[in-house]
Amino acid sequence: MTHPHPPAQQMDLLLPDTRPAREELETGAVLMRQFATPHAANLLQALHEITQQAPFHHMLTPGGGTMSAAMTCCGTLGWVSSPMGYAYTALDPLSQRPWPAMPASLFALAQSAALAAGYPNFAPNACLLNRYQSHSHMGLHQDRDEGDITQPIVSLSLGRTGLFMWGGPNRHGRVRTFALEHGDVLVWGGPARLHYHGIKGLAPNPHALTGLTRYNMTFRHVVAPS
Ligand code: MD6
Ligand code: FE
Repeated sequence: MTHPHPPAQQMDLLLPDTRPAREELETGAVLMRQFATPHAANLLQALHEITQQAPFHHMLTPGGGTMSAAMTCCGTLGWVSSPMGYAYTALDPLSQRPWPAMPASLFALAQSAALAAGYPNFAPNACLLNRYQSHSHMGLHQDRDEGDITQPIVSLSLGRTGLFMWGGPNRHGRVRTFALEHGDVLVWGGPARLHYHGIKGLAPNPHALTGLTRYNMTFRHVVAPS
């Protein structure tokens, strides 16, 4: 059987990007495609500087495994997974030093994305950085360790395309999958704030700036643990 379409990599070259610039996945969740693309080089430079101080590593999970995506953080608080559970901490457990500061450029971009998605006054104090390579994935989960679910999360993707799973309020509900491409920003809060989501895997083709690697940064407002 002949295949009616050219391979994906060729399609990128032949077809214009026909994805809508803004898509409301459901109430409270807005995908703003290419929102960060003009800033990509600066964002990758900021990411590089952060990870010089706090290198990506595979955190351990409470279940006795290791995270398939490598992680690190910046900001006042960082999210950590360990055999003891999940927590936000002021110190990087690897170095016992504070997490690298959140660069002002990242703060401003996250704030402007939140505003554009309908969330004024977003003031992130924590950013989780994920790095995916060819076999990385992230299982369906909720983000519920922030201590304040009135604030949205702003998620920014760079490099190779991720296949994002978007579910609902229950683990076993319907799941939609769509591409998160380089420069895409996903903002969600409100009634969608605790929805299940994950990364099924990565699209096959490399990205010009990052090769076979995908990066994701999620900006949060976390209430300090007491
Ligand atoms: C990722 N993102 O895109 C994983 N969480 O690599 C998340 O887990 C996520 O995109 C909360 C809010 C937005 C997200
Ligand atoms: Fe998440």
